[in-house]
Amino acid sequence: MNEQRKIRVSKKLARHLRHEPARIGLTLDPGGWVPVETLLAALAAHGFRLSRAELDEVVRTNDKRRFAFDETGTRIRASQGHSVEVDLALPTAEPPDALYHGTVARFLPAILAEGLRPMNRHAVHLSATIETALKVGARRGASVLLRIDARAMAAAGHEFQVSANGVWLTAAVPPGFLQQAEPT
Ligand code: HQG
Repeated sequence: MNEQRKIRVSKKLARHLRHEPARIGLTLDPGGWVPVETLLAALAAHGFRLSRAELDEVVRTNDKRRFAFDETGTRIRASQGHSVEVDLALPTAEPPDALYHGTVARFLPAILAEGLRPMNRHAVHLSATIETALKVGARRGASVLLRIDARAMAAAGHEFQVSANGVWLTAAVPPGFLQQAEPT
C-alpha cells in the first residue's frame, strides 16, 4: 500500500473510531472497541473498501500507532484521542518527572491562566519527549513548548494514564504545574 493510501485509511479510521462512529452506522462498545468485521462492512457500505490485510498493514505501520487490535485480533479501537464517550480502562501509571505539551502562542494566555484543559477530547494529551510535543504543537503553527511538573502533580494526587501508543493522559493540568520552556 502506498503512503498516501495509508494516510487516507488512518484518517478514515481516526474519524470513525474516535469521533463519528454513528456516521457510518457503527457503535463503539464502552471500551471503544468495534468488531473488525463490522468496521470493514460499515466502511464498505459507505463506499470505502478496505481489506483485512490492508487494515492489518495500517495498524502495524501507523506512524503513531493510533489503532490497536484486542488480544484475539477480532476487535479494534483507537488507542487515544476520542471525542465520543469511551472508557479505555487504562491503569493509572507513574509519570516521569517531566512531561511536555506543544501548543501555539495564541492559546498561551488562556493556558497560563486556567491550565491545560481537554477541550474536545477526553483528556489532556502530554508527551514524554520534547520532540514529540513540538510536533504536536506544530500542527497549528509555530510550536510553543510547555513543561509539566508531572512529579509534583502526581504527588498532589493527580492521576496519569499512558495509552497503548505512549501518549500520557491526565484530566487537566492546573496552571501551577506548567511553565513555558525552551525547546533545547
Ligand atoms: C489547547 C494528535 C486554550 C491545546 C496529536 C491544544 C496529539 C487550550 C488544543 C493529540 C487550553 C487542543 C492531541 C486552554 C489546552 N485554553 N487552549 N485552557 N488547554 N488548549 O488536538 O494536545 O494525530 O485536542 O494546547 O499528535 O494538540 O490525532 O490536543 O492546542 O497526540 O493521533 O487546545 O492529537 O494526534 O487540541 O493533540 P487537541 P493536542 P493524532
